[in-house]
Amino acid sequence: DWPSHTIISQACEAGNTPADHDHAHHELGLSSTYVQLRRRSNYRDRTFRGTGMEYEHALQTSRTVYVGNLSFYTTEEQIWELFCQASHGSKPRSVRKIVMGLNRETKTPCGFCFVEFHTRKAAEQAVAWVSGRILDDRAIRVDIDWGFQDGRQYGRGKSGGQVRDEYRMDYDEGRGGFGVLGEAQ
Ligand code: GTA
Repeated sequence: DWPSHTIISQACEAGNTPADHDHAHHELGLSSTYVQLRRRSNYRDRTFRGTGMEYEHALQTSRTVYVGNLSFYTTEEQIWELFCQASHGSKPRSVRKIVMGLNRETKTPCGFCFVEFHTRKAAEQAVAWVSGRILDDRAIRVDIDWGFQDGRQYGRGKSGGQVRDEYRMDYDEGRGGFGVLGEAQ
């Protein structure tokens, strides 16, 4: 179903030394930067309409990243500041657009966003440099994304928030307390 994902996994698991990896990337025609980016994430958007190859192509060329594990209280302004700082204040500013993730029902922030950059390079640098940084006491996660489309800004969970918040059993103050299922118990 996802042949190219298997190829990426093969490239990632091809060996233990950097030379093994370089060789595998070369053999498979993949840039090592791209393989490095994909090693960080197993995420696949199940709503993508297209083949596995088309999905991989979109991921390889997109200038958009997904930012996850945000607090519900983090503002768009804070996210602009963080990404502009990370790009060393380069001019023209590398961030083109930010789309905040919203609860589908309440239309309030629900802990993720999409950031679109002017260049592919800036998007790749954001994944490398911003992932794991602390924002509002949380380690944020930055993942290369296949590209924003209208509707993707909404949580897909039953409650309108993110799916991951439906399954969460812990108490997370920055993300609305207990998860939906945790609350039901
Ligand atoms: N690029 O990592 C990501 C990412 N995530 C987590 C969400 N989005 C992402 N984009 C990138 N990288 O536009 C995007 C989505 C969408 C928006 C909101 O954010 O493409 P969502 O988080 O509400 O829903 O999306 P999503 O992404 O469709 O859910 P997910 O995490 O893949 O879950 C899919 C299925 O896995 C669910 O149907 C559920 O059955 C199962 N599942 C998920 N989490 C758990 C869990 N903890 N336990 C058991 N099952 C689970």
